[in-house]
Formats: sequence, C-alpha cells, structure tokens
Amino acid sequence: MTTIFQDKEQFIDEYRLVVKAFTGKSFEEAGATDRYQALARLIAGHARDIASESFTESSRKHKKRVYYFSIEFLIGRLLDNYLLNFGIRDLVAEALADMGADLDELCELEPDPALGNGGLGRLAACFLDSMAHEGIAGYGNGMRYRYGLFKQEIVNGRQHEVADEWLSGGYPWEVRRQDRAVRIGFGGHVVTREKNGRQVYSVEGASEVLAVPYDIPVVGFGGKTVNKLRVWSAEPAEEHFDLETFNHGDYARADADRANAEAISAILYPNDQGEHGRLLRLKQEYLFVAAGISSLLRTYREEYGSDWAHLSDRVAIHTNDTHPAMCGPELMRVLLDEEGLEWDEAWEIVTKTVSFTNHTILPEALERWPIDTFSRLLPRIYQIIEEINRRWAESFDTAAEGWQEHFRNTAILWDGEVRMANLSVICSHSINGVAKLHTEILESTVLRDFYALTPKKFNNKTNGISPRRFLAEANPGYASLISSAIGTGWLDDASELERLLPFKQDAAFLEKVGATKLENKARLARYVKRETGLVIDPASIFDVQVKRFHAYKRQLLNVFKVIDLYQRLTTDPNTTIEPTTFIFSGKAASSYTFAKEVIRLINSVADVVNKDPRVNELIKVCFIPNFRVSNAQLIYPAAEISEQISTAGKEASGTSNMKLMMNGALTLGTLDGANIEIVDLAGRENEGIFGLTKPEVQELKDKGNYLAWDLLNDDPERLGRVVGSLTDGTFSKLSGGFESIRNEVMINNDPDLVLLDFHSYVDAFEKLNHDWANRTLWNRRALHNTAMSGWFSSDRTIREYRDEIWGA
Ligand code: NBG
Repeated sequence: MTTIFQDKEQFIDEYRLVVKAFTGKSFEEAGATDRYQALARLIAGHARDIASESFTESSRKHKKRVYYFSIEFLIGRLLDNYLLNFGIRDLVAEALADMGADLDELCELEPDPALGNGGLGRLAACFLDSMAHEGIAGYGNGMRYRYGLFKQEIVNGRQHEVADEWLSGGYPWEVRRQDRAVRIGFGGHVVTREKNGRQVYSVEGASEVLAVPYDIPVVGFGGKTVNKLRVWSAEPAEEHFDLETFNHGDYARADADRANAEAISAILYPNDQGEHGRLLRLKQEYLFVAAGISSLLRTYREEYGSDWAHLSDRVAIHTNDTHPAMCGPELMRVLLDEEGLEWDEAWEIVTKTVSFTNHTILPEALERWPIDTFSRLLPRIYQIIEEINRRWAESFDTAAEGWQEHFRNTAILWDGEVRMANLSVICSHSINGVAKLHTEILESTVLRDFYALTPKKFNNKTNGISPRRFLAEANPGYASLISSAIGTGWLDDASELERLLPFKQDAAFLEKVGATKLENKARLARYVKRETGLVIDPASIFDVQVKRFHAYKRQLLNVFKVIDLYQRLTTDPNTTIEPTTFIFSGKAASSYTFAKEVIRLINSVADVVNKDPRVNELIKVCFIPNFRVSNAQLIYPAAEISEQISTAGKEASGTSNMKLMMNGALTLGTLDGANIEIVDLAGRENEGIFGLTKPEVQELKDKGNYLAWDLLNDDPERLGRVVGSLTDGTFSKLSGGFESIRNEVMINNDPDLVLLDFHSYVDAFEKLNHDWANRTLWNRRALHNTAMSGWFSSDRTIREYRDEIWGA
C-alpha cells in the first residue's frame, strides 16, 4: 500500500494549506463546498504525482499501453473511492473529525458526473479501476460532455428531464491540458497529389474545431498505480468573436463559432440502445476518436519515434462498442497520409492493434449511418472505408458456395449505409461478447458470417464489477463484517470471498449478515423519505429492479406482478405474503414513449397501492427518482431480491445482477445474460429462476404461433384482470389510463413475452418471498451469493482482456 500521508498531522497541515490557497480562507472560515473542493484538489494533486511516476515507470519498462476508447465513462463520485484506494479513508475521516468536519458530508457534496447512460458506461469505469489495480498502463479515452445524462424528476408520475449541470461548481479532479489540444476537421473535400511517384491524399476546405483534453486521475486500489482518463471537450479552433455584430446587439451571432464548436461536446445522447442518425453524434464519435488517436500516437512518437512496425507490440486500442468504430480508419489515415506508409503495411498494424467488444444484439442498437451524411462530414475517412470495403469484397472466393450471403451480411457499405458493427469487426483482431450466452448468440446469429470466416477472432469476456466501489465503498458495514471473518485480502483478490463459505454454518455470523442488511435498508429508507417523502419499512423485504427502462428488461412484468398481488390481496383472503417493498429506479430515453409510460404506470400503481389501507402493511411500491451511481450505491446494499427478468436472449450480460449478488441479494431471474453464470456459480437452489429459456423463446418464434389473446382468454381471473386494470380507471387517477401499454401487449401481441412468463415469474417470486420467513436459511443463501460472487470482479475480467486480447 502506497501511502500519501504519514499521519493525521501531515494531512491536516497540507489540507489547511490547500484550503487557504484555493479559497483564500482559513479552514474554519471555509464553507462545506469549499472544504470539499479543497480536499478533492489535495487528493487529486497527490494522485497526479503518482500518475506521473506510473507513466515514467511504464516507459522505463516498455510496458504495453492500453487505450480504452469509450463514448461513455460513468465514473461516479471519486473522493470516497480514492481515499479507500489509497488506504487513507480512516485517517482522513479521523483528522476531519478532529477539525470538526464530517467526511461523509463532504463526500456528499461531490457532483456525480453522468457521462454515461447505464451498464456500458459503468463497465468502462469499472475497467479503469481494475486496470489501475492490476498495474496495467491503461487509459480511458472519452468525451467531456458539458451536460451529462439528464436529471430525472417525477412529476405526477411522469418522467421529466432536466439538464444536469455537473460542471457549474467546478470539477476538482480534472486538469485542462491546453498544451495537448488537437485540431479536428469536418467536411471539405479530398485532394490527391503525386509525391515521389505516390498518391498523397489530404482534405481541403474542412472546418476545424479544437479538441481540448481534460485529464482525470484513476487511482488503483493499493495506490501503487495511478492512470488517467482523458476526456475531450470541443472548442472553436480560432476565436472569431465578431465585435461589430456584438455592438449591434446581436450577441448570439457575434459568438456563433464558439456555440457551434461547443455544441459537439454539449450533451450526452440519452439513448442507451437504438436511435441514431444525428449528425452531432457522428461528430462526437469522430472527435474523440481522432483526438484520442492523435494523442496516443504523440506519446508513442515521444517514446519510440516512428517505429510503426512495432506499434501493436506497444499499444492496444480497445473499442467499447461501435461508437469508436472509426479508430481503424482514422489510424489508417494517419499512417497513410501523414506517415507515408503503404496500405498493406498500415492495414496489418491497424488490425493487430485494434480490438472490439460488442454489447448488444438488439438490431435497432447496431449503429448505421447514411453514406451521404457520413461522406460529406468525413470525406477522407469515408474514402478509406470504401477501400477497406472494396478489399473485403475482393477477398471473397466467388467460386465458393454461399459466398454471396457471407458478403451481404459482412459488408461495411450496404443499402446506402455505413454499418459500424461490420467496420469494427473487420478492423479488429479480436471480437468479444460480454457473457457466455451473449457470445454464443453473436457467433450463431448476429455475427455468424464473420464467425464462419474467422472463428479464432471470437472470444468471450464475461463482464465484471469493481468490488472496491460496489462492496467496500457502497456497503461498509457488510464489508467490515466480511473482513472480520476472512481478512481484507478480498479487496485485492475477490476470489477470497469464497473463504466465507464455512461461515454459512455459523449462526451468530448469519445473524450479523442479517443485521447489516437491516442497517442498509434503514439507510435507504431514510434516503427515500428525504427524496420522495415516502415511508418504507426496513422490516419488509426489499425487492429491487434498478436499471434503464427498456421493453426487453420487462419492468412491465414486474409491475404486472405487483398489480396481481394487489388484486389478490384485496379480494382473496387466502393470499399470504411476507411484507414487501417493491423498489424501482431507472431512466428512460427521452424519446422512448413506451418505456416512459411504464415509468408512469409504476408511479400510478404506487399512488393507489401505497394509499390503500387494506394492503398497506403488506406491500409498498417505491420509485426512486434519478438513478445514478451515487444512489445505486445506497440501493444495492439494501436489496434482498434482485430482479433480473429480461426476455431470454435479450440482455447481453447485465451488471446490476453482479452488484446485487455481491451485496447478498438473491437473483429472481431468467436464464439470460450473466444470470446463467450466476446460477452456475451459486447454484440454482440459491436463486429464483423462472421463465422461458433462450432456445424455448427461439422455438416459439420459429413456430410463430404465439397469441397473447389465448393466454388472456385462458386466465381471466388473473392475467385478464391485470390487463383490464390498465384501462378501466383503477390506476388512472394520477394522470390517465394506459391504453398504449395495453395495445403493446394485446394488439402488438406481447413482443417481450410478458404474459407468457407471467405465471412462472409470480410463482418464483412467491417461493422466494415465503422463503424469507426463515431468516437463518435466507441469510445463509445471501452469504453464499456473496461468497461465490468474487469471480465477477472486474479484476478477473480485465486479466482476461490483458492475457487474451491485449497481450499487455
Ligand atoms: C449493455 C447491455 C448490458 C451489458 C452492458 C455492458 C449497451 C449497448 N449494452 O447487458 O445491454 O451489461 O452493455 O456490457 O448499452
């Protein structure tokens, strides 16, 4: 453990100096926000010192550098995390207490930068954490959006989106690196010249913007390695402030260039899967790719000159989903146009350096861009893609049987569009999915033609999560109970959590497991009360579904279960249930009407159920607004049932399933994504598994004879009543009825098989719910889940990437 302060006194001395330098006030005079800002700056300063040591050390050792390109990094708050990773959390907390301040209160003042939508962005952040922990010279490359994902407010049950101004108070972790700014060109046209008997290409007439990097330190657990996340902001390349226009009172037009340039990094697109075609998004993608490539090549030149032939021995470029798909063509452009390499040479370097992860099989989420738009915005990149595509086409043996189909499915340019997934695959030496089942689906369906051609390029890397952030930091009570039993080695090596298994027989220990859960539930209840006014009972089961709202994730199935229980409890005296609080949280893309209606339905059901004295002691429905990393850290530790109920085959992996498992929740889930691996590790008897499997869903689709109406007609008592309540007024007092949801299920024939899985789902829920009555048995299963969750540490995932993809 590297320690940055010898003792409390040293910390206090340094801290006082920073408060003074930063605020001009003494510590006693400074307000809480100033105190937070100064503390973060102090820690960031130390982190940066170590970062430069880490960098020098990796230069000296010729370590391979890994660049993780991702358009999203959902890093969460950093102060608490970095104190923990530096091993000084207790020291700082005590020192602050001596000074009359409270560390937790200061941590709460940190903005939670919402630079991502959901699982994909948070995965990237966990990977940074683990790369630093594993001592890999690994750097994030992303976007610095001025407004992160919108803030969600709930008004009359509806989601309202509000701009998230996370930068307005200043962000103490970042430093602006003006010296490393890069000019990025859009538009213009390609000109060709002859130079030394060779065609040379360049773009003329492009309009340029300046990409300015901001660096955020990434502190690895143990504090030995500190890496960097570099995020790019767009600014005008030249100041074109038009004084005359300004003096005429046309203020907006006077500074129009600035506004146009800054628009590129103004917002994060709020859709996690699907909907493309916005020009600004394409600009974002090219900006962070081109700036990132330029910056990593600059470092490379400083270290190795123009020894391009060895680039892939010293650099790995990983593309997180298709948003950075232009890494391949952009690197080609630099090697060809700026460094003068021949195509074949450059192509070999590119394909040995670039690798790719796919995160979804939803067809609407596979990015495609109209060729017109694309070629106008990025003429040279487009030209290179055309050449890649031409050579790809040439590589097919037209005498071979079935070549046409392979070609049709793998071509980059098709039907007037640029297919980014195919571009990513063709430019990469490795293609991976994010859970076993997902990789199998990629190989057998979505990317099957590529798999047939180059099976060796495919591999699986099941996702992981940081045990530091999601267990140690989020759940300090449970973490210290665990450490009291098995020591703290699990923080370094999460597989050590297995050493908890013998404690399953220790009744006193199991009681403590239950006690920490209860404390976490009380903590969440206080948060909910403060945020929403709703009172929830920590003595009830906390049943939790927290994630983006999407049809395939089937929050609708969950709320159907709640409606069914409500109806049975109010009509059938034989219905029994342990008191349960159904907790939902998550955002819906602003343009995704169905998902937003499901949010409104949940809030409308909550409005009725929570006010009904007949069921009030037994069930409550709680929607927690504005799901984000910081409140997720309160929710996971309080959960007892983890709802992972996607239609089998749809959820690539899921990661909240892992976070909840690690915090001792039992999975109520389908055999989908990484749920399958959870069951393999922890045993089916320790979870609640239900529903159609992927092959069964497939068979149903192949037969094509599923009729939602049949199910409804066969079951008027329950399903019929649930569906009827959508439109009969029962839940409509708050803000109207739910015809569109009913139509999706009945007229659109239930595309996500909600009705089909309904009964097995409710049965599995009731089984778990009744099991809870025996708390000793329940706590034993909870502990078993934690004990078996170590494999889901992102450290394990990252070691696999390192050994099998990056060779770092
Ligand atoms: C999401 C998947 C999740 C998966 C995360 C991280 C996208 C495009 N995909 O199942 O839906 O856990 O990626 O891999 O956001």
